[in-house]
Amino acid sequence: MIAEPIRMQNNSERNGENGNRGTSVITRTKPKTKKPNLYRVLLLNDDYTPMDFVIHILERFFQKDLESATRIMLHVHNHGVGECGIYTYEVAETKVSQVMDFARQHQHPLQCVMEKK
Ligand code: TYC
Repeated sequence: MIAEPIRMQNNSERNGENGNRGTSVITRTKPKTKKPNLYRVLLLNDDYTPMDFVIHILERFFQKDLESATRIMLHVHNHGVGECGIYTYEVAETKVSQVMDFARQHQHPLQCVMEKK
């Protein structure tokens, strides 16, 4: 929590009893929490990327074990799209770049995208 000065005016200040031009500083005591915007990272199906390559992507960039990676890969294969994980904007953006770069290096047409939750 960062102490945040807030300008307030009170009676004694309005009456000119303070030597600080009618303002004083109080400190916020309630922690101000903000939920981050979250983004789903999705893999898209295609007819050419090998299944083993997609499983490897899910293990390497999304920390999935072999069983989860296989389940997600088969979901994408059967339904056209599937979720790899949910992240804040910058993390999601990095994951998408890592997957797209890795797929391109191996000349696979695999597509990875992010969408706001
Ligand atoms: N459909 C691909 C195949 O039959 C496998 C695949 C799965 C490709 C998931 C992309 O995101 C994907 N080899």
